Amino acid sequence: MNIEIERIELFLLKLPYVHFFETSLGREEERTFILVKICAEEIIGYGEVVADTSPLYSYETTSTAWHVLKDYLIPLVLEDSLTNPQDFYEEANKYRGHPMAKAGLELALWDLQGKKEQKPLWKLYGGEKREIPAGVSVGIQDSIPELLERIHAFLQEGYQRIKIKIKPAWDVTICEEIRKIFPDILLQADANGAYSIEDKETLKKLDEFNLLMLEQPFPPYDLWDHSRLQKDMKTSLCLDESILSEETSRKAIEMGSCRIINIKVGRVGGIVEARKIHDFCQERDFPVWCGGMLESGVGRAHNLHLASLPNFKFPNDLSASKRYYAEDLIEPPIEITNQGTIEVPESPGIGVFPQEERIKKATLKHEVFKAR
Ligand code: OSB
Ligand code: MG
Repeated sequence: MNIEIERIELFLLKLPYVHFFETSLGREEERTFILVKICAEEIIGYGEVVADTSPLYSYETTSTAWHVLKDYLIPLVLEDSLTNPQDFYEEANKYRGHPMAKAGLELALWDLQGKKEQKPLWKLYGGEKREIPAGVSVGIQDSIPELLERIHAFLQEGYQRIKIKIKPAWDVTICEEIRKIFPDILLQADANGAYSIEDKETLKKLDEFNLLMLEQPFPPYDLWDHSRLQKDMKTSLCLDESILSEETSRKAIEMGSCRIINIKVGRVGGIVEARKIHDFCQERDFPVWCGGMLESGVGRAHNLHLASLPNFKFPNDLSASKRYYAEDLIEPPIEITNQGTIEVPESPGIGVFPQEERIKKATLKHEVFKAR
């Protein structure tokens, strides 16, 4: 299908969090990210680039993504007319790395295609679930009582599982305290790479707490030490930062580095790659789930469509708009049902409606690229 694209706009946006978010990488009070808007034949497609201002979770930043989009990726669409997301994916792959930049633009092309075909994205992707099990990621707090209070409040809101962030000295005791009060909840822990194989004995103590999984104990490059740890732990390891593609998924599975894979569309470079990982894992009966990057409603809606695929087997890091932002960019806001799920939008494309005046209010920088 061919679409005549008129222009692509990039927005650098800043939204304050309702509550700070702290991981082993540090504490953040607000989120700065890039919104991609593609205008064509009266329709508009939106994508979100999840890169942060600092290269902490990954090497990409809002500045590197802006540069790569402006100088390399946007020209593929405007000059080489690669408007089909699959074609864009293949051409964009001649450039090494920068998956978050690639994903943001590819997502906007998918939204455009869905709107052109008058179909919600989940249908384009071959999704099946209409409601997505919602889990919440709870950051490191200033004290244990504050953490327990937050967990309690999220459970009241209906979230099906709690993920806590851990780091050395905020790990075993924390799990112990949580299990004293909430012995039966679905609980998992995410270290964002804060440990090394030297910490094996500490990590093995986490086996006591019946965790659903332990996410990314070691740094991204380290499939080998993850496989050594997995052999010695009862708890299933899940890889997030280490999984960059179908290829790294295959290697992680072959090496026994984990038993579960977290898919984030930004980290793997788009929906095409995310679906490859999904399908590869599904054929091997290896479960995946959908991670999050504290997205605005645009990125969150994109994640919902992806998470409707059948091999997403655990509650996802997909929560309500109000868990992060006082005012999300979209209408209607994303909400949790009484069953602790989120409904996949039904309108064409992402199926939610970004609000122009809210985007304007949050904008730090804006640039327009026109087709010639
Ligand atoms: O490791 O999953 C992570 C947020 C930013 C960077 C990394 C991670 C996270 C989260 C938040 O855990 C998940 C969400 O968006 O709800
Ligand atoms: Mg993670």
